[in-house]
Amino acid sequence: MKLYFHPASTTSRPIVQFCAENNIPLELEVVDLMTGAHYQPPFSSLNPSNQVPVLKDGDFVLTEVSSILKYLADKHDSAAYPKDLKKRARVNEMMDWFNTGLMREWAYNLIYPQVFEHHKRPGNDVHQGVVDWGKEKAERWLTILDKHLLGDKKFLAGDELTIADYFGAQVLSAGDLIGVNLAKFPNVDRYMKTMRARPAWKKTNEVIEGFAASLKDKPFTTIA
Ligand SMILES: N[C@@H](CCC(=O)N[C@@H](CS)C(=O)NCC(=O)O)C(=O)O
Repeated sequence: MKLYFHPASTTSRPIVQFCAENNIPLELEVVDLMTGAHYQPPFSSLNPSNQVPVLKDGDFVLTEVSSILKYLADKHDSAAYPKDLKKRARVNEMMDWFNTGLMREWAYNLIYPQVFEHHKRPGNDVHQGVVDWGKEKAERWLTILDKHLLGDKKFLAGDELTIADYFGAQVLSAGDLIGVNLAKFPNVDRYMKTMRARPAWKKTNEVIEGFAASLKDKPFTTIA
């Protein structure tokens, strides 16, 4: 199986970490998003959306981080994607919450427009309006996560680590790029300390952490 990915990509890291921690063999092929390789053949014919990650398992090509994690977990009979109907529904619920809730305003409004040139909005007022909107809404999502969805649970779906954690924790780690401090969300902060101590975290995140270090003196609009 081959994963087309980028090491700094928030949607690629959950798969890399999950496979590393579960001994799932994966051939990794970097698609250089910085030089536009995702718009060039052969990658562009694999994913017409021109995005990573893409999994290729024989002739079967699959996009979307959430779908890839579920496919790999099922294929390898992983306990991280429970078979029990209600437990599985809880994992799906958390993955959907991150993907369609927090991700939009946290990543696409607050973080990416400040960090990636091609996400910058035209005109300073429009750009800053998007970023401010992202900050306000992301803080609301983080409060909900902290007080209601995670609370004092060890992991997102209960006491056991699931694929929702590989996804959710890596989405949250994108905040490192703009120096987010999670101290005012104590449950999320504690949870991230648990996830950052996982065996494959350091290696999976070394590129994004280097990128974050290179940005650390920039005056970002952030959550602190
Ligand atoms: N809905 C997709 C989103 C994937 C995505 O946003 N990928 C980003 C990297 S994190 C990408 O490839 N961006 C290409 C670009 O910025 O031009 C998923 O969940 O997998």
